[in-house]
Amino acid sequence: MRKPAILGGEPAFKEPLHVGRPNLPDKNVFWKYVDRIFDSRWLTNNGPLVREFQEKLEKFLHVKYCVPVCNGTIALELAERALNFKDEVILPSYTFVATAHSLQWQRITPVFADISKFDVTIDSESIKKVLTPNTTGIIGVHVYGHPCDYKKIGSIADTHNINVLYDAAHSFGCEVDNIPIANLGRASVFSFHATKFFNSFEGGAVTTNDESLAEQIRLMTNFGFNGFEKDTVDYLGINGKMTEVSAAMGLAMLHSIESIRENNKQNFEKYREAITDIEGISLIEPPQNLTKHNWQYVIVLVDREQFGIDRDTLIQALEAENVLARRYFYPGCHQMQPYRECFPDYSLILPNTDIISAKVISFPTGQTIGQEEIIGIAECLQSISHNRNHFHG
Ligand code: T4K
Repeated sequence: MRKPAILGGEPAFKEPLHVGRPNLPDKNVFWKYVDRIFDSRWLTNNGPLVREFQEKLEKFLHVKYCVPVCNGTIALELAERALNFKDEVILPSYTFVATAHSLQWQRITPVFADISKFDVTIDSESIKKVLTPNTTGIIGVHVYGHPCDYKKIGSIADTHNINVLYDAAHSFGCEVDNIPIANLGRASVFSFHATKFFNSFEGGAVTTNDESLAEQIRLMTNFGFNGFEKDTVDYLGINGKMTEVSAAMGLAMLHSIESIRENNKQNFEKYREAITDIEGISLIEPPQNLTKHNWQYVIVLVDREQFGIDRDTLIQALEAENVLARRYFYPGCHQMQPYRECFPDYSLILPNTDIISAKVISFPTGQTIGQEEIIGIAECLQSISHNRNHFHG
């Protein structure tokens, strides 16, 4: 058995293996779209490529309306505002901090609910506990592409006459119970950040089946300008526009997306096979009703007692091997500022969030990772575990 690099052995990999290394499309396909930008001299403000991208996204996501925007965080803010979210909005603490910030930034109070420890999405019983007369909406996050319990969440929202928005930043190309994910709730938000399964450098979109909501968001994305009469503003708006070069990247990525999905799936299966016998390391499996998955994240939970080393020491040991694993998501948003200071007692009501976030590790996958790297990563885990007595974590 090899000696772990952190204990003086040779690193397993010469070059670092990153989580979040971008998936790239065929360069020639991308450049053809870029040529069109140069030919048209149209760089932004709902140009021809953004309009084409929008139409292709509506088809790909099987949703009536899609508004491409500059990033997922702005997409959240626009959707929240258009849905008239104010006062208090319920969301999971177990998410990327952008979900909470998008509310707080607009002076809406994020009210954190706990997650299910099985699929790590927001727990409907926990939602009921934190509902108040001031609750104006629920944001469900399909964490790692795992769909929220949309039936229960929908029924809570109907009972209380509030809207549901889904943060589908991780769910591009996913389906639940054979329903394309963008059809859940009043609206969904996607992120096309460089690190995502599908990227447009930076970018995002709001999707909905509600025509007037889509139109409102479209206008708000461009300062509220009414597109029909120049210089007429109908809403308070912002600059949330996507650029033509982002649309070019998105359009090119659509050509490659199924091969990226297939590569991710093969990687996930290889991880499953390679780490199955390592005690104390368990892979989070996609839920049964996720009928189409993008396999974007490879997430494991580390059981300190069984593995013999705590999660953070393991992350350091992997880093010495040039495996740059990440803690998505640690800590829960309630442990971050400004929420930690505003709501110091949150930990009392978010046990599953604290338990999962203390154990979670996200492993590298995507185009830059192949079967060989995964076998190498599993060997690192085995050798670290084998040498557990030499660690103090
Ligand atoms: N909702 C949810 C549930 C989200 O997960 C996110 C974003 C959002 C909303 C907001 O959407 P956006 O406004 O971002 O569109 C990264 C991403 O920046 C963020 O988009 C993503 N979630 C989050 C989960 O991950 P960081 O702070 O961890 O990124 P960073 O800079 O540490 O990069 C991650 C790794 O990727 C690094 O190890 C290096 C590698 N990388 C990164 C970039 C940008 C590359 O190799 N090349 C690159 O170009 O947030």
